[in-house]
Amino acid sequence: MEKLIEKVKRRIESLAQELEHIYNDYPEAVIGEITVKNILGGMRGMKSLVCNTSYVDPYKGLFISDLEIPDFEDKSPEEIFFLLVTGSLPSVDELNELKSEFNKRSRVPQHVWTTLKSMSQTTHPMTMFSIGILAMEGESVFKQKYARGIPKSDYWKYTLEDSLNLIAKLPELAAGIYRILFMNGELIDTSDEKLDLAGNLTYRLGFNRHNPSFADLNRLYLVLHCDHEGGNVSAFTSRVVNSALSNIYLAASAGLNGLAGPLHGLANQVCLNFITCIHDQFGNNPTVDQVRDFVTATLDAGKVIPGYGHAVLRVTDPRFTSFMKFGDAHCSDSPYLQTVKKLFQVVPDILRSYKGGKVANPWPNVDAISGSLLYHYGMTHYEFYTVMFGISRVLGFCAQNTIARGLHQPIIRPKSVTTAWLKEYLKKQ
Ligand code: CMX
Repeated sequence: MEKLIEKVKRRIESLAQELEHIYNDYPEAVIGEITVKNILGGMRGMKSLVCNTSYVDPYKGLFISDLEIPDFEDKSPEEIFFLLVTGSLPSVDELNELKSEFNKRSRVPQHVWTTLKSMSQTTHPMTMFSIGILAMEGESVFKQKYARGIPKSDYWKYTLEDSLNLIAKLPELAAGIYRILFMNGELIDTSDEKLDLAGNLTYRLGFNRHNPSFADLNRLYLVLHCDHEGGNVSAFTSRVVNSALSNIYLAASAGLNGLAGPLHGLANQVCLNFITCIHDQFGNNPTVDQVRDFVTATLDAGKVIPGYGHAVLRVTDPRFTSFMKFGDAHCSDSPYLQTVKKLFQVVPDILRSYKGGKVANPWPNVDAISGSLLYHYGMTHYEFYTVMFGISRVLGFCAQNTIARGLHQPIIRPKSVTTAWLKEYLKKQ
């Protein structure tokens, strides 16, 4: 792993140097104002974190280093992790080394299965995923080294070491949860060292390993969901938790608990359910007018349209476009994909005029389409979709926290105020 470790070290040193200059040259520079609207509005738009793994442009979407989605959508999750944490794509040798490292570390300890199998069959897969990760927390190298005493300059190395151990186990852990809940608990226990993370996931889920296009979809899925800068609920939560030097298992589990909410990652499950309800009511080939009526009735009932809107994006999510390209190439006749397209035809116009134009972004996000593709390939238990999102998003948590620890970023602790303080303060203005 020397090559990866050396590259991460160099990146951290260079970022640290740049930040030191910034800190020394502009210690009092003002980045923005904090308004009442900001603090009562979920801190939306407040620039208050540094995140170097990725950046979300409101009009162009996700950037990793200077690469946009069309530049990296054909890469593997392994390449993307390398890119997130080092800032550059791996060479062939570096990639092979990383793949074999993940392979060596991929076995989930037996006690985790005992824990998960003892849980109720009604437990949500995201809860099991989060608990499965927590159950492995005892293996944290960071935790053990920290208890013995290590210099701050070594924190990132053990965060990276824990990250590699954790990421390697995610396909087996996630697939095991799928099989415990939906396949009578029969785990697929043999492994194939030639498979990469996405191939291993597909195989262990129990889907035909020789169905290359499902493995390709899973590869794309794990790439597109990997990171979305630092302020989204899941990444931010993992950053806050890790900033207390809680290890990466604790931080990843916490981040995933945020991802499990319907306004964030769970939206992919809700979207598939939404389409299923349309099909239940109108059949598998609803007309555009029927879809429009369903959307309007949903809003009238006080619900949000899942898969539409975004806190940062102001255009159709390029991840949606990337999945649509895959769908058009591999399953254009899927009724679910067809309904996704009909929704895309009607929802933006409806949302534009909804609540007096209050919806900041009427366009689809990644969750509007991702589940329909999984469904097409036979993964019909849509409660599992957010786990698929989660496997990928842990790559981002790990990369962000490794770099944050390398930069010796302090514990995150913004100040809260009371309503009385606010009233008093504003009276004096
Ligand atoms: N359907 C109905 N109303 C919507 C809406 C949607 N898809 N998107 C936004 N709105 C409403 C909001 O609920 C809000 O109404 P109130 O002020 O009455 O509460 C108003 O429009 C303004 O919200 P906004 O500034 O446009 O959006 P936010 O930044 O507050 O929220 C998001 C962003 C994603 C939570 C919101 O668009 C939403 O709830 N979308 C549906 C759920 C979804 O797809 N989530 C997944 C996002 C991607 C991800 O994180 O995975």
